[in-house]
Amino acid sequence: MKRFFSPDQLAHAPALELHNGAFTPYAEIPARAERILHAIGGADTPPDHGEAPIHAVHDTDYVRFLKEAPAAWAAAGRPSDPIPYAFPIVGRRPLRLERIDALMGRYAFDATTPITPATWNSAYGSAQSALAATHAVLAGERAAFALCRPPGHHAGADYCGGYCHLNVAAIAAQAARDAGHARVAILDIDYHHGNGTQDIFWERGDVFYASVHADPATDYPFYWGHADEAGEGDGTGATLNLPLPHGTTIDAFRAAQAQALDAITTFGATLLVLSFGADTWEGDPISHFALRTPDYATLARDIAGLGLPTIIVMEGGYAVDALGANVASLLSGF
Ligand code: Q9C
Ligand code: ZN
Repeated sequence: MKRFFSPDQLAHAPALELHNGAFTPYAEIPARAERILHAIGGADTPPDHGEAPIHAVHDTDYVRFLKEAPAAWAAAGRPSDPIPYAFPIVGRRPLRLERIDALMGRYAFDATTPITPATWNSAYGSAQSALAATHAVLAGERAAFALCRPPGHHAGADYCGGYCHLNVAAIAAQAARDAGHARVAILDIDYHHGNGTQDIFWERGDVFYASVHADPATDYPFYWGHADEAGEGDGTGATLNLPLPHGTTIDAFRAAQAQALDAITTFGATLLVLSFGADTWEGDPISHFALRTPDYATLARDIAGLGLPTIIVMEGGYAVDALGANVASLLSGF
């Protein structure tokens, strides 16, 4: 299987995150990508498809913010990585926001996602890896793997969060749409609900979003991913949320995934984007499911059974010592 990763993706390395009320070492570290690369025998550097496919998903002012925020933060004299602390929950009126502190909260939904001077280049590389995998599949590959890091599924059209800045799954899905696939599906099997992906396609009937994830009643991102969220407008019925409880093992996860696969078949997708997180693994430090390494091959075989050309993008997974084996297991199932 073709695999893509840009060395630029290693530079993004925030020191700390706000976790359960305290600053702790950032969990989404460059070593995650290094371990995966080692386990899968390396990857090709993606060609540059430019910014247009990123702008097809993300707002122009948000992209400008990602590029400019670190310098503005430094200019304000802040020694730390840029982290927001004030959020416009009363509404996003078109105010002219000037203070970097105001902008940080406007373009983020949480305080766990620093934007360092290296972040834009890494997020850009992550998007290019997703686009390279997309083009490989569009050219006839059965499946291709994008080692995306930073990940993407918590990022919306105009916000970051959950370690995510550019929504790589959405960028891949949109690129496939623009290349002529009329109906595209995204299956998200990261431990966390992919709120950004859901938001981006919420009112669209051409991209189906199905997610199997930890119940947001107990888990981040809390405000999205409940079972009654099914899309609106043209997108009514094109979102499927399957929340599961703490302790979930392969049998229940596989059954939920089968429900998602059935819905994708009924939808009539001709191409699949798989948002894959290995944070469902039993030893993940921030998650509470209990999948084992061989289970990922089982899930992948079920997904491959759809018979759809498939772009696999990496999302979460924080048990660094097990990450390589878990990704290798998933890829082996294809
Ligand atoms: N105390 C992904 O897996 N922190 N992002 C939650 C809970 C954010 C995970 C804190 C977790 C984001 C791509
Ligand atoms: Zn996750």
